[in-house]
Amino acid sequence: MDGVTLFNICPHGDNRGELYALEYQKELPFVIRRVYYICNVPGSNIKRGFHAHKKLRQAIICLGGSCSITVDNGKIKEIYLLDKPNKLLILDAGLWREINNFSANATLVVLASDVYDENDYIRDYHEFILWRGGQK
Ligand code: T46
Repeated sequence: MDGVTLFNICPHGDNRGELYALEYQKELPFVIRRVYYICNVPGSNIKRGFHAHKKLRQAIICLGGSCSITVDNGKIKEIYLLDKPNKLLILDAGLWREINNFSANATLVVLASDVYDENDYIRDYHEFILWRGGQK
């Protein structure tokens, strides 16, 4: 889907383990202005997200455990499984996302292109569809 990239980061691995680096203009197409993480999700029935961002770009990694992210551009939906710490999902702005199927001990780290701004969120799906239509 346009605006979504999922790729495997190459580890700098040796007999001490694996080291992953995320660097601007290599793995990351934007400068990081905020980092947040989601952990201790109390059950696999929990669903998060259910919003889109007007401008924010994000890079998402599941450092431990796993979860699924459904991305919706208003026309099609695709499901991305994050189940390894080397899988990097980059989401451009303008995409509805839902996060579910959290495993026990899932730890989701999100690198964001900007600071937190509730005005950047669209939290109503109907509003999202109207907003997408107005973008063309
Ligand atoms: C996203 C997915 C993957 C803050 O105060 N600062 C922050 O940086 C964030 C991200 C959230 N908050 C507050 C806002 C809410 O009162 O934390 C509370 C929970 O946020 P929210 O319901 O938006 O959480 P999720 O897991 O549904 O969504 C979050 C991000 O908000 C969102 O950008 O893409 O994770």
